[in-house]
Amino acid sequence: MKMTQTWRWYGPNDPVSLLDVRQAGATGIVNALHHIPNGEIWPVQEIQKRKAEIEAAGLTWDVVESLPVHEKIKTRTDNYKQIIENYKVSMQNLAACGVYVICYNFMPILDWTRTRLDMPLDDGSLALEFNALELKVFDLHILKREGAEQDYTQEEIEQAKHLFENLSASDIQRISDNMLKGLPGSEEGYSMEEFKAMLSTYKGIDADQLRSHLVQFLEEIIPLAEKLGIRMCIHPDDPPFTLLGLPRIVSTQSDYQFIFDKVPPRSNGITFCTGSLGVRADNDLPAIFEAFADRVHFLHLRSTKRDAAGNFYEADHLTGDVDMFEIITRVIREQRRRVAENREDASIPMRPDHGHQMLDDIEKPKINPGYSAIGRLKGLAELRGLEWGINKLI
Ligand code: DNO
Repeated sequence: MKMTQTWRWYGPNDPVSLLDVRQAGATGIVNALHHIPNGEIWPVQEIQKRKAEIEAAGLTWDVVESLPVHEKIKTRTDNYKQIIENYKVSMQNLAACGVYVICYNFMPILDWTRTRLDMPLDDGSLALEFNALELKVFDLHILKREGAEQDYTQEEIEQAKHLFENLSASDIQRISDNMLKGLPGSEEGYSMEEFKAMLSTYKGIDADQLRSHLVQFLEEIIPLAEKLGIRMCIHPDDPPFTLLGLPRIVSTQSDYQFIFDKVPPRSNGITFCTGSLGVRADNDLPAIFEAFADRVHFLHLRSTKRDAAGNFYEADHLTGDVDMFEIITRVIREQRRRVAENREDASIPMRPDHGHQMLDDIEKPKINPGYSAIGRLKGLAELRGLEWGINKLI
């Protein structure tokens, strides 16, 4: 039993074509209807149209990433009840079209966050980077968030001030754009004013409150998922810690434990993202996988390299801080367990997550940062080889 090899495709505007994906050797597509505004229903007709396009290229639509959770659901304000109803209709429509795995996240306002998208590596390829000090500069000097100083030590405040005074205008612009505009797949981008207004909607929502909002949302949608045979899989916070004073509640093993204790059905599952979880030195990835293996419905495989100052960059898929050998070994064992239980979901969809911008992709006029073709193709090839080898070995 092998993992199902999938590939994130952003739809008809993606510079990477479906045929490119086939040449990379993936069989499945991870896709979303990005043109439908967050909170609105995904109609059957639109889902069918996208599905037909994917199938015409000889691929299958295996996973939705993401069916986005509207901010009003996270804050439980305004017409959030209606938006949850819409979410449920989208789930029904997806199931009616035969798409059964849905990835989503519950990160307030921001989705995944990096400060730099083109950090040069020794060999001339480019990687995504999170620089903790640049984030502090953004918080204290660009956003100028009220009360931000309280979140940092005096030393951190001074370091941020020093860096800010020495940054070029273009660096300040880069940090600001990367924080506010939304990286590929984040469904929202903001101007500075909009972002400040959004931040104020989280006044009074601490981690416990947000947790209770997530649980209430799950209590609404998981019974339906069970009925429809849908596997919901929450993506962890990326990076897995609080940012800009916003609570983040899907970062650690105990965060997951809380969620599954409250809402136990297996359709309440995980997108196991090694790169996100691996940013925390106190996350034991094999242990987290083991603890929740039977509800891992989707795998994001990539690796990050962190340092003691809280910075990280995206390493090659098999290097960095993630022990990919250990993870894939456990995935293979879990898949075998599922086969023995005759589970339909024995083969877990995986995608090579992110990749370096390299070779011809460096010169291309348009790429989606993290989602260029060649770096992911390399990652997929390495991961596929590792799985093949472990499967022979054990
Ligand atoms: C980044 C992605 C995330 C992910 C969402 C899932 O590369 O892993 O944007 O798609 O957080 O909802």
